[in-house]
Amino acid sequence: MTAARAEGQPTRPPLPARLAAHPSVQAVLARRAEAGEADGPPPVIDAAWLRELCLAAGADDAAAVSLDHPDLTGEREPAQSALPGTRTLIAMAVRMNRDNCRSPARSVANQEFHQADEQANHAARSVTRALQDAGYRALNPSVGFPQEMDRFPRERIWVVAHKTVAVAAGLGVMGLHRNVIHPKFGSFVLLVTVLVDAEVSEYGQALDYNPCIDCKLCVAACPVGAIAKDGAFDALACTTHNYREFMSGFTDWAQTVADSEDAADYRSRVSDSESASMWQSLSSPPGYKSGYCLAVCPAGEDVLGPYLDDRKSFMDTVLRPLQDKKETLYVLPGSHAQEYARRRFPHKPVKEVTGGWQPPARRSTSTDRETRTS
Ligand code: B12
Ligand code: SF4
Repeated sequence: MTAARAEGQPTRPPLPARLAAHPSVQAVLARRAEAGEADGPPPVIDAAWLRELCLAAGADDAAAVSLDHPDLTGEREPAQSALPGTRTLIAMAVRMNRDNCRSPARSVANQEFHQADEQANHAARSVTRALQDAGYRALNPSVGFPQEMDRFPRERIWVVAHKTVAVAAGLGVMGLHRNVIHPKFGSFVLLVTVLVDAEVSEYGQALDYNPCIDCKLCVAACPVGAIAKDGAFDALACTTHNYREFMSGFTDWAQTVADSEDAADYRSRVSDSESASMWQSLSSPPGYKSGYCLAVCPAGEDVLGPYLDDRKSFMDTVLRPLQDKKETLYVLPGSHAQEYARRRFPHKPVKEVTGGWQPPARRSTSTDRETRTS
């Protein structure tokens, strides 16, 4: 690695005799003397070396950004709390296979999301290991889950907002659907961030245009109307449907189990397919119900061609199959999502759920139940 050593870096104070005589200490000092190293790693990481490291680890693009960047004020406290002394955030993007994401077969799309998730976690962990071996403190929060569930649902549960970091580092810009669109790979990227306690010789620059072409296909694809034409995003509508088998939807399902009088009552509330799907999400990585906004997005230089060639064919082969799919949509009672889903997608059954956000109404006591059944 090439990196400039700061002039006048303080030298280590002398070690107590007992510590200096320890075999491990002597081995470390001998190794450093042999390599001609001073105390600690170079204070500035070489940007070209770092980028090569990220690409070799499995990332498809990477750039660093200072934690002092003005757009990262909201990331400072969480980053310092996860890794005290963090100076730089390293943003990485991992590509996804487009037609897998677009498939109406949920198992295919979910497999793609989870494989890319794993690849990104592996890449970030490898980079963290290499930085550690070069003498830095570094840390890689997860791409998706696990997150900090002791904070759920009152505070933010993610350690780093990968989108915010990626945008500040110049890997892309958020599109109308609020996913980061990479200028080349489009929306088909997952993001991950490595925290490190050193500066980097060169930081990424934000893109000077937005790759989103404002086609609004994401608006048309979302089955619960979570994305408005003006870019407003209804995160609760998205979470209630798309994350039906994640933390809040799971809580709602568990409440249903608890509230059921017996097996027959449970099966009148939850279909066999829903029970099997919940089992699948509990036994393998949890399944997203949608993600259609990302799937239909034609933005990005590598993605745009077929849309430009024949927009009708793009709509018929990419958007329509997702719109036509018969699938249950999960909505909060009285929500805009409920009204939207019923109006726009009458062929998709709409199911009211509490979403697990609110505690259920107080359970009936045993005396209440006896009175009801007698
Ligand atoms: C929270 C979260 C969600 C939430 C909220 C989405 C959102 N727009 O923030 C929900 C559950 C809805 C969600 C869904 C999806 N997500 Co998500 N999600 C995250 C997470 C953990 C943090 C997002 C974040 O930084 N938010 C803060 C700011 C930057 O986002 P924002 O859009 O400006 O702010 C809005 C929301 O955050 C919301 N909000 C604020 N606080 C809270 C709290 C809760 C509990 C909720 C639900 C929402 C919410 O209100 C804000 C205003 O609209 C990241 C992983 C990570 N650690 O970064 C992945 C991430 C953003 N998700 C990702 C993906 C792929 C998806 C899905 C496609 C999953 C799927 N397969 O279906 C969908 C797409 C939905 C969409 N159009 O955004 C990718 C995006 C990749 C990219 N190219 O940008 C990320 C970066 C994961 C990753 N490591 O790659 N996600
Ligand atoms: S689908 Fe169209 S409007 Fe939506 S984010 Fe992609 S380019 Fe922008």
